[in-house]
Amino acid sequence: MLVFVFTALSLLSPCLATIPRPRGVAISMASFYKPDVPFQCLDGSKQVPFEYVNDDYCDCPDGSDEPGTSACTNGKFHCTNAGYRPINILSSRVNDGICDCCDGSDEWEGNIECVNNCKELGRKMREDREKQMQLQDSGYKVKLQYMEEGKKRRAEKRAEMETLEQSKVELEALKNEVEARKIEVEGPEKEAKEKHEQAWKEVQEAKKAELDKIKAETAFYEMDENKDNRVDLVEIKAHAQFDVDNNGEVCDSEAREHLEIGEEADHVDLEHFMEKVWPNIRDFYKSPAEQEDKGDNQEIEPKEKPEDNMLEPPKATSSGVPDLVVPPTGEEENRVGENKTGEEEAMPEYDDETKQLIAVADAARKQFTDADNALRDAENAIRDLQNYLNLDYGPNEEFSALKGNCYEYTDREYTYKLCGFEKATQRPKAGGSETTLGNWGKWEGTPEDKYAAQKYENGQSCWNGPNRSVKVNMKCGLENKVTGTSEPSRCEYAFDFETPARCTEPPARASDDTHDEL
Ligand code: MAN
Repeated sequence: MLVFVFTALSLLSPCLATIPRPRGVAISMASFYKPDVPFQCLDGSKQVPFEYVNDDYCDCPDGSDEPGTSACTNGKFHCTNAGYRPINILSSRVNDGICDCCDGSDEWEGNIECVNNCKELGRKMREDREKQMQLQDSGYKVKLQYMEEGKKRRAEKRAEMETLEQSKVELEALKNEVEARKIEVEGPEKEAKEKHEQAWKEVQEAKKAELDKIKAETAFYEMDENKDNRVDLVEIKAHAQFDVDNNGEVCDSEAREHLEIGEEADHVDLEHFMEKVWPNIRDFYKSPAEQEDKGDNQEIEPKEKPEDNMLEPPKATSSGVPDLVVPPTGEEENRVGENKTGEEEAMPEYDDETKQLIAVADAARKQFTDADNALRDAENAIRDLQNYLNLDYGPNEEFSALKGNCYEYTDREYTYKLCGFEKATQRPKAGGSETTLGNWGKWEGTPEDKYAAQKYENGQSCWNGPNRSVKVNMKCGLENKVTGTSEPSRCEYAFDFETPARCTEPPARASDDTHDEL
């Protein structure tokens, strides 16, 4: 379009088109090359007669006197390239047998035939530009939506945050209140439970003491083989378990030691036995039946069964507990705290009053747990919102569209994944575990264009190398997608990413810098 306008203008203004200029000089520079005045080298270093311009001899240090020949190594040759883009090439390339200008003007000597393909190139360039404009156009429309959604989302999150902050205050107050209530009702509950448990413990201990007493008396009568209501040296010596030095017999001193009697005495009565002897032996005392079971008494003569005519254990003792003398059979014995099947005897249920106190405390505990959980949930939600709001989603929130979304790209070896503002990973196609290449770090574009790239850093460490990291280069595209990946240096990756969020409002189409020079 502009090309047409310029061409038409040129026809109307022949002066513009007829400014004489030496070969290789751009229109904009024509005024410096006036045929009727000496030529001033463009760097101002010297003046030369105009005839020196393009005389194939380099006079100016900046090469400006030879724009159309290859005489100066540093000169510039201007290709007009009508229909395409004018360019400057090094004048050393003039007539070098290679077509550098699309209009072929650099090969004016005709050493090689150059086809003028400027029009074709120009058309392609305009088509590409048009495509770019369309892309920017369409992408920008999506970006506008992203901006709107992003702003809306931020506003919603802020509002949500405010509500949550408010309910957090209320929940804290509620938690304190129910905690105080819990503490208040747990006191009486604890007291009542302890009372009940203490009573149970006392019963257990009494039972235990009772049982121990039975065991002691039973042991006494078991040992009192001649049934004279005393345990004497001879009787204790019959028990191999008192053979402390393991020499095969229970000697006098071992027997006396166990009976806790001196040289002068040779027996103990039940009272002495219960008080002094039993505490020493209760842990290892074995009834004759137990000894037989274990074969412990091999060296001891089997005891005779008490004869019918032998003295029966007395029905009454000095302690006045004759009815407790129950010959033990082993199995029948219930250990304290155990029932007949050997299981722990369960503590009886709490009384109704205690049960009521427990129910009240349970309810208070539940209220406290619920309030505590609700507060924790609110705090977590606030933290999540804070994390969202702390992120920079671009000047107009346009990049928020990438948050919470992941994009994959598969190359020959790996499937790469980018989860916006979160992390980048790599998974071998052949199978195997995923490697974290980096976690969201920061924007890392240029100072002029901060949002041109993102950096994901601190990924899994690389053997003998840095922690993995990814630079994501972002450019305008119609949809969000990873379009390429590479690993420019070991464990340092680069992703190409297209997103409408990078599209810019296209400039008005009239501004076309492609103009023909005639
Ligand atoms: C893995 C991949 C590669 C990386 C090497 C480094 O194979 O993460 O991208 O170059 O580890 O050892």
